Amino acid sequence: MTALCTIPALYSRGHKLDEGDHEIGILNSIPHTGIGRDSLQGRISEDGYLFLRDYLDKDEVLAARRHVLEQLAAEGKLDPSAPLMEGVPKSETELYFQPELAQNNPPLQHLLYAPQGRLMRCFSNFLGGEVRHFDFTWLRCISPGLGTPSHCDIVYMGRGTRKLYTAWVPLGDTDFQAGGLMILEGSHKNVRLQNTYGQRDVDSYCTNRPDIQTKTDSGRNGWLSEDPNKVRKSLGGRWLTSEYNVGDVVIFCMDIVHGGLDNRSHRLRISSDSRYQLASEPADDRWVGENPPGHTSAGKRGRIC
Ligand SMILES: O=C(O)CCC(=O)C(=O)O
Ligand SMILES: [Fe+2]
Repeated sequence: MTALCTIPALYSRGHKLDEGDHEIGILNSIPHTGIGRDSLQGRISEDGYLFLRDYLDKDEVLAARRHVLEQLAAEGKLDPSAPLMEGVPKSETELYFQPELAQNNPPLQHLLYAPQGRLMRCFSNFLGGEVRHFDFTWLRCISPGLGTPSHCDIVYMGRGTRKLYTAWVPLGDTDFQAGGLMILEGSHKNVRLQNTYGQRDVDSYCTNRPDIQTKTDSGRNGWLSEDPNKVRKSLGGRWLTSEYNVGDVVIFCMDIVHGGLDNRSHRLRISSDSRYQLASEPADDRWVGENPPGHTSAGKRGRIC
């Protein structure tokens, strides 16, 4: 585990995270052998996340990264003078969210969804039954610049079971400079947040009040705030993060507040986030099927406001 004193200044959305032992900490990793369902469940209820270091097959992760980078190189987005696997974008390249690069990426699909693969087996052990994954994969190639604002995933995918989990997988070593996932300690236990912000659905709109449409859920992008210090002061807890290596995975619940650190390196920060639940539970139909509608107009839902 990285010692606290080695954490450099960290930024999210251009804000320098408040420093200090009560403000920032390192995610706790757990052993991934000989740990049964009850302890995994106990851990996620307590912490809201499971950090499994060195869990996935490194060659598979690197094959998925290579596939992404080969596509970006073919599109002329990468600096051709740097080695492909470095993932250095051209200065004019602005990338953030590239889900299309997950679709035709067999190594990534295998890594995340192979029924006998490590990740799917981990989920069936953790959830105690047959697992269904969302068919949509959130693939992020984050250019140097601002990271993902603080949010909870439930507002994007809450139409099925709330017992749904995200797996965040760095597709390449991700140091503090490149900026990976950060999680707000204990925020999944905040009942007030769950009863307010946590009830939103970013794709819902008011059928009876078109005039206030933009002020309700559909007019927002689901972010909790652009200011991570404000979020921390209001909800309590520390921002927890880590440097990540190829093979690591962080699994977390729908109600935990999280975001991404800014990318202050010269390389792309590449990662995927994918979702898993028990097959027997209802699934959010925006994200399953051959061509998931996602946040397009087909995924919008009217309601009386
Ligand atoms: O990778 C990021 O920047 C954000 C990740 C995230 O929001 C997620 O995994 O749900
Ligand atoms: Fe998220």
